[in-house]
Amino acid sequence: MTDGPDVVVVGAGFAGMYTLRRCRMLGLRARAFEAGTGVGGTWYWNRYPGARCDVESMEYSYSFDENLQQEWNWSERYAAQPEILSYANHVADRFDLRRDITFGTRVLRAVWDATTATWTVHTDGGEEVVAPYLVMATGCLSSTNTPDIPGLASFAGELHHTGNWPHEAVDFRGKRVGVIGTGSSAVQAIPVIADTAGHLTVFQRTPQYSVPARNRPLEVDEVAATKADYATFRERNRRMPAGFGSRYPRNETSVFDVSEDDARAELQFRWERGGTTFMGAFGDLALDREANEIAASFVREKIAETVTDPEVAARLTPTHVIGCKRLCIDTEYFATFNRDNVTLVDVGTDPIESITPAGVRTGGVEHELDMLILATGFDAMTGTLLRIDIRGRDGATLRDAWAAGPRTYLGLSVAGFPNLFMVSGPGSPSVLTNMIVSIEQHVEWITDCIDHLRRTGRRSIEATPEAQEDWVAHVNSIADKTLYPTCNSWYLGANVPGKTRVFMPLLGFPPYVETCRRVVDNDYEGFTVGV
Ligand code: N01
Repeated sequence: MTDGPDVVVVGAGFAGMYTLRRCRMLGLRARAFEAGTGVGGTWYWNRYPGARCDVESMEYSYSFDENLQQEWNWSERYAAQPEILSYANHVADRFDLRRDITFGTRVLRAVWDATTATWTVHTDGGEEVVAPYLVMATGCLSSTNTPDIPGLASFAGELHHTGNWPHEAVDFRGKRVGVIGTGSSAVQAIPVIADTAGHLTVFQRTPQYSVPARNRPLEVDEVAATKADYATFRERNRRMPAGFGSRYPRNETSVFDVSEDDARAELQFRWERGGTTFMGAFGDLALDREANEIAASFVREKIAETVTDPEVAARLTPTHVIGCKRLCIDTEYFATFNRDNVTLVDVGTDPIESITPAGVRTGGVEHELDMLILATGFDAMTGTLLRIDIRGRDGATLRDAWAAGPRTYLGLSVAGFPNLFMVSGPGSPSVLTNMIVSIEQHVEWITDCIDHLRRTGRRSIEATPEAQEDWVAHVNSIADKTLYPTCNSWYLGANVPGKTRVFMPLLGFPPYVETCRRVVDNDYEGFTVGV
């Protein structure tokens, strides 16, 4: 027993905040460190114009407290970043969480001591905290990916990254703005920036599929209908493959079992309804290339219908499998390329040669800019964990343990790193689900586990190497049955040069939850529990 906390939590986003709350409920002393100056994680950092969640707001919120979910009122079908950040702040205030969070502080190092069965955590504020348990609530998309483009540091104008957006207002009026990237962040930001920028140049390496969000204000009576039995609604969502979307069930039929007209009608219906559940139109869209091609060509036709210049439309048209890079949802993304003040530059064919003080050079042409925005994504799922010097049993580093890609048991634990838990770690459903649903499930599992150890007088828990190997094989075997590994996505780490190509998240939320339950029922099967 130490004088310090029982649990150190890294991060005060939705995962860290719920960990604090849950620890308190179980009588565990917890202390969190957060690099930002406020709570909210992803929603604290990603303040770029147009930032919005792609899971509906009535679902993308905590379910753990009935009063909380009854008193909070979401205003739109998909909540915008400022509203989600207000919600995160409301939760922090309501449960008085701030008193256990040290803000503006990064954890640099964490070292396991087998003799005392404790972690010593070192921060950039020079503090050293000792605790038996370490919970990494560091988020899956929290380390930005800044490409190593020659001359980037020489750019003389304003330079921003969507994943680390300034807290002050950014003014695009009259400016020549460039955006590198066309993933979810860019797809949301581009239409908003184009509204006020003098000129917007989009540097696109790979065209993206995007489906309209069809965002709209929520009606008072639909909110009331959900709230009338919120618990049942949440439970229905937890039983969905991705932990959300029970209002829009997946159609399990093969696209080849219906007529061409019926297939089109179903895709059209989902296109008009909007949102990522477009991919649930047929059961085989994520499994079979020919089936996938039917949905992909449907979206390609929509691009051709929307974009007036056929040459620009062709450049905006993706050819890869739809859904293997995360599907974007948008408001007027493709139509934005019809504006006179927007130019699309293909840097897939002619890669960016350099950034100069005046702009971006590609294909021998210099595009002059006053502002450059990197919408170049994240070192996803492992980036933040590996930037911290984590040393487990016998001083082994997590960096070495994961040199050939992340290896975990259940996405919660790593062999050789006792009493270290990850919330939504690689090998868990995480980014392929409603993150808040996954976060709640993980935080409850982790804190119940700590509580169990404490009540049974055990000092440590650690995944066995065998259970971990089996789990890694299981995660890969499921991904390999799908089309997900067929293109260069961040799910595979393929967006970061040099990163090992491994499919990191696990597909299928309900069976995963069942496995986690079974592991506990079988007395923490796959773990070694130390006295
Ligand atoms: O990042 P991304 P993101 N030269 O990695 C390009 C979540 N999210 O921030 O495809 C030129 O998807 C890269 O090109 P390519 C969501 O899970 C959710 O947009 O690799 N281009 C790509 O176009 C999402 O999937 C929401 O060829 C370069 C772009 O940059 C995840 O976050 C909103 C380049 C990066 O796209 C990440 O999204 C926003 C280079 N050197 C984000 N390097 C919602 O909830 C990279 N690119 C709606």
